[in-house]
Amino acid sequence: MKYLDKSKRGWWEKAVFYELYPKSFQDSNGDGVGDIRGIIHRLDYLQELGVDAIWLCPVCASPQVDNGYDISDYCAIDPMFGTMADMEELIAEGRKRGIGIIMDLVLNHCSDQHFWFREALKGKDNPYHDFFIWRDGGPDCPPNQMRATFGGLAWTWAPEVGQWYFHQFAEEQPDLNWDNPAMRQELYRSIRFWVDKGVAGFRLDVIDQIGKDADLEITNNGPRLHEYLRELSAEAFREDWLVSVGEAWGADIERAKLYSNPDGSELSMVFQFQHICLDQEPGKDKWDMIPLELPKLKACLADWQRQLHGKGWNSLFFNNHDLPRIVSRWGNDREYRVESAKMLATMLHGMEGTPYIYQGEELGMTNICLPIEAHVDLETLNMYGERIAQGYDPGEVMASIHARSRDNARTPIQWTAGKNTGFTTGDPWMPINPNYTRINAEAALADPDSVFHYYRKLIQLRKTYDVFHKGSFTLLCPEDEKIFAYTRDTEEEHILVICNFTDETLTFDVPGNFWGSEMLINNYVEDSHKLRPYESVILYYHD
Ligand code: TEU
Repeated sequence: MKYLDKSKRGWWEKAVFYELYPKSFQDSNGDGVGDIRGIIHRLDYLQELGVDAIWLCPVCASPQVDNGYDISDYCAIDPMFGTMADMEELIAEGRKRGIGIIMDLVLNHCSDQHFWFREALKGKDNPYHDFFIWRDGGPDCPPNQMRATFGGLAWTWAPEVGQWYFHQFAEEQPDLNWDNPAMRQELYRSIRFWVDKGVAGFRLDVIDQIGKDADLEITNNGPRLHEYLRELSAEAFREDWLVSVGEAWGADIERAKLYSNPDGSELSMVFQFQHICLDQEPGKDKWDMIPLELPKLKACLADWQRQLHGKGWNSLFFNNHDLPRIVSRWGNDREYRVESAKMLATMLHGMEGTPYIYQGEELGMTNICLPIEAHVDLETLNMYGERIAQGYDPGEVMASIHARSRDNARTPIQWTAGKNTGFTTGDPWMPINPNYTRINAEAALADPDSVFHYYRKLIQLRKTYDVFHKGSFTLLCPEDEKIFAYTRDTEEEHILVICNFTDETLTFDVPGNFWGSEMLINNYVEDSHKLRPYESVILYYHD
């Protein structure tokens, strides 16, 4: 196993990241909720997979209205997850295995239980009042009609001060006022606290929204966004080896070049969503689904590959804790679960950027089908309530929930075929997917042809051949509706990636320069001249 030297700037370009949702990863104390000691216990598993860093979803103190994305103390560990000593041990044990810890920083908003907000409610003269965004008016007259992402108005009346406060998410997640320099300094202090603890870097939640303008109803890409990012970078990310990943739903390619400018003035990389929104109705939201057209996906990804090459750095992902499972979305989670999970991974890991594996993806975990009463995610529950009240057909609403709810990604990791899939000895906080008897880590580790071992191999390939890191990108057959194929080239090395996105057997004409080349990876065991259902292959030669 090769370890990347994390004391050098740019290590993340050769790395593979693993996103870990702590509530659902591994419970160690039987309370039904995953915790930090559980993660420590599973570090060997992650080391075997070969990942270089863990993006750890929020573990700071939080009332958990939005599963930790509502932080009430940036420098404390939530007791649900353990203690600061556990966290220090996780960082140290990770380091021993070549795995850096990346903290999830929620800087756009905090919890309404944070000391700052409780102080802010004490009066307009309180020094913390201006840490938030307030507007005067009467209790029946909100400043404007802006909607919050999780439903309802983006303004909530606070009778304590007789004012409205602004929140882009739940009302328990008041937005921080980035125009206040003292507030920004407080945030930088908390970031330095974690740098001193030895973390490898940070993922920045909805960072494109910090420059918002609540009066002009501008949420992302606000006028002072990049100015704030440069200040944040200079003040908080002083060491050039610290990785910083900006979650930016609103980033296009030009913005991404600013975010991830190679001069290091802002962040290390952007985490943007253009490709993953292609199967929703334009102008509507994720619940309004349309079928994916493969040529559109290819055009989108190819644009990002070509235009960011040498000018910025992108994240490569299909999954995260907010997205449904990709094998259920763009693969086939029935007859071809294993093949399609491997094919999708091949397509992604062949590209330029830093790949992210979201927990369970390496096992080919699937979506779950739950009745509405069993859902826990506030976004899902609020949308259900709103759409039913608006007269939508309940069957259709449930169909979008089964396809798109964030809960799909948040079921406990399936470790074994045994009781509670080895996740907990208590009652799991979220239902376990009943397919755990077939799909679990124990079975995957024992099977050399499992999705797990395929990911392992892909990770190793990226570390072995430079072309994965630096090669220029060329899309082949852009109009083909079934096959996604591309080449990557450096002066010496060349790869050809071919992926069949259908359950049909197809043919593909391999370009002459790849005749007789080496097969680096293939998701079928036997040779064939045809491209079988969901088959993927990477061919390689060097000059
Ligand atoms: O998500 C950003 C965000 O905009 C999401 O609300 C997104 O629109 C939605 O999840 C799509 O289904 C980040 C975090 O990743 C998410 O978990 C948090 O709930 C959110 O910010 C608020 O902090």
